[in-house]
Amino acid sequence: MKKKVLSVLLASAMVASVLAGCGSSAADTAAPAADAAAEEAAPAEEAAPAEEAAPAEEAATEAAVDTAAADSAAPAADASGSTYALVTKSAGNPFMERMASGFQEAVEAQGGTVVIQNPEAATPDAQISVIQSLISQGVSSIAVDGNDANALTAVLTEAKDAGIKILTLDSDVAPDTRTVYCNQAGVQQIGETLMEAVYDLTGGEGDWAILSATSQATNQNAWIDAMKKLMESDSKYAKLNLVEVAYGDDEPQKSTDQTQALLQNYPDLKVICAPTTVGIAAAAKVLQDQKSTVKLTGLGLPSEMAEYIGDDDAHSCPYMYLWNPIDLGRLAGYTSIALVDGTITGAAGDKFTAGDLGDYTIEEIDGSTQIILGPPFKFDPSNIDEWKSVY
Ligand code: RAM
Repeated sequence: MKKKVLSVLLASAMVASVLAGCGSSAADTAAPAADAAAEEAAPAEEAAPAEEAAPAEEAATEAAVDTAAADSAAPAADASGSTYALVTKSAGNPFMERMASGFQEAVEAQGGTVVIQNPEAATPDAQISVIQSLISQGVSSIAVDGNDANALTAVLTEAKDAGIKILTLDSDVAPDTRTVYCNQAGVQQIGETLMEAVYDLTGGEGDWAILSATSQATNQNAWIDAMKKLMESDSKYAKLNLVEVAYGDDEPQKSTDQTQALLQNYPDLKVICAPTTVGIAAAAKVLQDQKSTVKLTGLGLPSEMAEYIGDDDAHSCPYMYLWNPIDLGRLAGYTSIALVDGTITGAAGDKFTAGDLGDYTIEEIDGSTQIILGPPFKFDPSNIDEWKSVY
């Protein structure tokens, strides 16, 4: 019970921090969140309503369908009669499960019906077949976590032609195949934050490697590109040597194997940066079990990484970052409803209220549109115990 109350307080704190960053195009240019994050993570004084703030521990099912309106809060909008689909990257990824729980909670609270599809593997082909079945079902909207930038173009065009509203979250697709992208944080900001962590943990020089998800993942590729561009453009990083970008495909075993290969192939390796929750958890275990001196940072779930976070030699990860995956799912749920009921079209300047996440304005970026959830959040020894029960 105590844990649940803490979870509620912490989720409330996260909502507050998200509100601080929402709708702001400055997110892309802001300095890395490294120093401010610990302060933001302090538990909020006032608790949010338990139903809204409690993290969903249960995994989303393969095809969770629920027509019942939420029993607690009065719906702010009536989304009943419409069916809102979410297609995640793949089944068995705890980040996706938390994201799906937020999506489901937000849509059901407004009286909508939810369909969640978790493809068997993190491939575009697996997503194409579930999207085809959603077109046949005649859903009102599809929120896609893209496994490839371009491979989904044909099936999403077919869905759009059938009158289905298309949006993306977490990992984007080709911009002209969707209305708007629910982005967790600015690409540039994530790149800067991770690059700064690599600089810090290497001492500013030496070999480091990236352990990514799949080689086609739009989100990881964008973050890695941002990091590479920073290394090229800022002489501060001139003494850093990126030896390899390895791909663990967001599969625990493959991520473990890739980590072991990096350790074998690069004896002078100082740091691994894993911008994937699956990859970082696998790498953390390998490094800690082997008592390796190689340090780890990246993007991880506090619940999975708590035992690896610490400042001493016994822990593999001094600190890492993430955002609230439950809130990212909720944001996509509210965005889906606003697209279906016509509040927004996905155009720059469109405004809507995403429940208690607050008010959002769709922003233009590189000729396309997105909604930013908020800045990346730092997890370190000072706050990991508080956050590990939240997500
Ligand atoms: C993994 C997925 C997801 C990414 C997180 C950080 O769970 O690849 O797309 O956003 O890591």
